[in-house]
Amino acid sequence: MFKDRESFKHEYVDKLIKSEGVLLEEATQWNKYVALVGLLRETVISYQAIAKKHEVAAKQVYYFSMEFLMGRLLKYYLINLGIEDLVRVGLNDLGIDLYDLLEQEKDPGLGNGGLGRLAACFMDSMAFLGINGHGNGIRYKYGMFDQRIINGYQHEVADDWLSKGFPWETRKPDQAVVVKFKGNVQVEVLEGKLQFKHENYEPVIAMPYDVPIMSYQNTATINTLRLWSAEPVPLELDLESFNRGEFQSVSRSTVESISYVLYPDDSSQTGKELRLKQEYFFVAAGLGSIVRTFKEKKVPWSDFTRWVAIHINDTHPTLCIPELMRIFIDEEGLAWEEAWKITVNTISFTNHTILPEALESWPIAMFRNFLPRIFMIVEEIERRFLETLHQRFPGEEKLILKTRIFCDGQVNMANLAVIGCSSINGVAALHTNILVQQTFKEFHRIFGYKFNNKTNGVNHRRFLLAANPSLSRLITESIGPSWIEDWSQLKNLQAFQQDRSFLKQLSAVKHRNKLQLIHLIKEKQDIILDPFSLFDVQVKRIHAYKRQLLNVLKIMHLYNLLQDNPSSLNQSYTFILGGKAAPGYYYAKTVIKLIHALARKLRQDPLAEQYLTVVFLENFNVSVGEIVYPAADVSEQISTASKEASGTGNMKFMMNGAVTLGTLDGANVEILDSVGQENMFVFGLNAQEVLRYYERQNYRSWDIYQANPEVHRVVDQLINGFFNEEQSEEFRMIYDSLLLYNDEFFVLHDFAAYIDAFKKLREAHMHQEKWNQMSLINIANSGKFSSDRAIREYGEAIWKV
Ligand code: OX2
Repeated sequence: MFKDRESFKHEYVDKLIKSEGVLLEEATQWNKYVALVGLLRETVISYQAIAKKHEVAAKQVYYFSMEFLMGRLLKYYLINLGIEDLVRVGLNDLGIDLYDLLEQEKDPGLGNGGLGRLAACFMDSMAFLGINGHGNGIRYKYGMFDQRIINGYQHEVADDWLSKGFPWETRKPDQAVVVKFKGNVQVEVLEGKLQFKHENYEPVIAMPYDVPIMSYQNTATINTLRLWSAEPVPLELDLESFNRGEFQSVSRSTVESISYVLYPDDSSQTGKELRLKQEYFFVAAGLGSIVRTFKEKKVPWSDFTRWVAIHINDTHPTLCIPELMRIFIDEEGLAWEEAWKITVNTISFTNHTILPEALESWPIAMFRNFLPRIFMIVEEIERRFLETLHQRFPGEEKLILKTRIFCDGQVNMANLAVIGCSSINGVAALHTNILVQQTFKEFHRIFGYKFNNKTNGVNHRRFLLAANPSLSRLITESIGPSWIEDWSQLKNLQAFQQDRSFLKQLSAVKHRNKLQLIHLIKEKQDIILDPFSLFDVQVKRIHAYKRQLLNVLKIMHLYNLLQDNPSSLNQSYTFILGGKAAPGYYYAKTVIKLIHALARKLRQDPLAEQYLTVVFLENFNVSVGEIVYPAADVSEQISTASKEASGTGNMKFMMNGAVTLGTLDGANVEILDSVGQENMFVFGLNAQEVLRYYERQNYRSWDIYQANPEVHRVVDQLINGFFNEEQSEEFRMIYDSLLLYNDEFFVLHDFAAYIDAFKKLREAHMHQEKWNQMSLINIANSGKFSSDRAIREYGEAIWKV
C-alpha cells in the first residue's frame, strides 16, 4: 500500500486537500481523522475490488442481526494493515499525534451488549478465515445511549454518532430496495395458479450503507457490513402507480422513525409496533438485495442453498423465513414445496437466551395489519406443520400446543424460527442442553437433528492483540507471533509456568495496564485509584439475573468485617462495576444508585477508605472495555446458574489474565474445564439445582435471612439508614426483591458460598507468584474462546463453507 513513510505522508496530505478541501495547516482534528480513514477505506475497498476479480465462485454467508456492536475501527484497521508504526511516525513528522486522531472516532454503539458484540467478532473472524460473510443490519441514527451519572442516578443521553458523518461507510443508492408495509392482499387465480397482489401498501426505501470489513493481514477477503437506513419514496419516482392507488404516501418522519433508534433493552420484549417494523424492514431489504445478487448468476433456484447461507442472530430476523417464501412464491413463481425446501435449507438460527421475557412474540392483529401477506404465509406454514404433526404424533396435544406458532393471540417467533430453519444452536454447552431439555423439549423430539451447540468466542485480535499491546508483546517474545493467527498456539505459554522471570514480567504488564485504567478514570471521573490494590471487576449490562446485587452485598459484608475488626483485611481491594441499565428498568437503575451509595459510604470512612474502594465506571462500552479487561485481576461472572446463556466478557477477561470468580453458568463451565479447579473460583448453585428449585417451588429466602446473621445484617442495611438516614426507603425495592418476592435469583442462597469463594481468592492473591501462575494458565487456555474457533465450527457444520 504505502511504499514507505514518505509516500504515506505525500498521499495523506494530498488526501486532506482533495477530500477535505483543506491544507494541512488549516485542517481541524476532524479533517485529519477523516482524511486518514478515507485513505484506509480506499485501500481496503481497492483490495475488495481486486479480490472480487480473482474470486473463485464461493458460497456467501449473510449474517442477519439487529445489532452490530463494532467498536472503533481506525486503530484496529491500522494493525490489520500492518501500518500502525509507519502511520504514527509519518503523522508525527507532520506534527500530528495519531492518538488525537484515534480519539476523534466515535464508538459505533449499534448494539446492547453480548449479542451485538458477538456479531461484530464474527464479522472479523469470517473475514480472517476467508469466508465470504456479510453482515446485514440497521443503520440506527441513534445507537446505544450514552450513560451519564448524576448524583448516582443514570441519565440517558442520545448517541448522535452520525452528527459529523461516519467516514467508513459508503451510501449505495443504486442498491436500494423498496419495502412494503400494511395494505391489503388481492388473491386471484391466473392460469390455474393463485396470484397474490399486495395493494394500498406503504412503501419505504431501504438505503444501504456499506462498511468494508477487513481482518488481520487478509487482503484477499474483504467483506461488507451492510446497514440499512429508511427513507421516504419520492412520489415523482412512480407517480403513475401512486395515482392508480397501488400505494399510499407516508410522512417522512413516520418512515424515518424506522431506523431512528436502537431499542436499548436486550432482556425484555416490549411488543412495540416500531420494533416489528424495524425487523421486517431490514429483513426485506437484506433478502431483496441477496436475491438480486443471486439472480445475476443465472443459475436455477434449486442451487440457491449451494450459493447462499442465511444466519439469523436470535429471533429478531425470523421474518427471513416467510419473506424468503414470499419472494420465491409471489415474485419468482416457485411452488410452495420447492420454496419451502430451499428456505429451510438456507436459513440457520442461533438462540441467545432462555429468559421467557426476552422470547419474542407479536399480537396477531398487529402482525396481520402491518404485514398482511407475510401473515398469510405464516398461517400456511403453521397449517402444513400441524398436518405433519398430527400424522407423526397423533393425540399428543401437549406437544402440539407447545410448538404452535399462533397461540394465545400471539405470533411466537421462536417457534416459527425452529420450524423454518435447518439448524438451531445454543451459545454454550450448558445453554444448549437447557434448550434441548427444557425450552425446546418438544421441538427436540420432532427435529432432534436440527439442534447443536456452538460455544461463543471473542475476537482475540481485538481484545488481546490490539487492546493489550504489553501482554501481546510478552506473548510474542515468548512463543512467537503465530498465536495471532492461530489461537491454539496460546497453549504454548503453559511452558512458562515455572519461569520466574516470565511471571514477573506478566505481573509488570498487569501493573502497567492498571495505570492506564487509572489514568482513564482520573480523566473521566476525577477519581484516583491505587494500582497496588486488587482490581475486582464486573462490567456488563445491569440485570437482576447477572446479580450485581450479590457483588454489592459482598462488599458491604467486607465493610462489616472491617468495622468489627479493623485488621480483618490485610490488603486493599478496588471493586470496579460498570454497565448500562435499560431506561425503563427501574430495578436496574436502583442497583446503579446503590453502587454509588456504597462507593460514597466507603469514601467517607477513613478506615474503609484504606482497604475498600468502589468505582462505578460511567458509560461502559466497547472502547472502555478494551482498557478495562487488560487491567483486571479478578473477573466477576456471578449470574444465577442457567440464566446467562454464555457470556463473552468472561472470555475477554480470561484472555487478559484475569482469574474468574464465578458460578457454573453459561461458558463459565467450559472455562473451568479449560483451566481446572485450581485456577478458577467457583461457587453457588448449579443450573440443575436452580431449575429444580423453580420446578418444586421450595426455595425460601426468608429462612436464609433468618439463619445467617451475616446475610441478615447486609439485607437490613439496605433499609435501616446505613447508607443515608433520610433516604432509607430508597433501596426498599431491592430489599423487597430479596424477602417479599422470595429472591428470584437466589442472591441470598449463594451469598455464603460467594463470601467463602472470595475468601479463598483473597488468600490466593497473597501468594503473588502462585497468582501469576493462575493468571498465565488462564491466558494459555483462552485460545479456544477465540471467535476464529467458533466461526470455523459454524462454517463447517452449519453454513457448509
Ligand atoms: C446475550 C446473552 O445474554 C449472553 O449470555 C450471550 O453471551 C450473548 O447474548 C451472546 O451470545 N440478548 N443478548 C443476549 O441474548 C439476548 C437475547
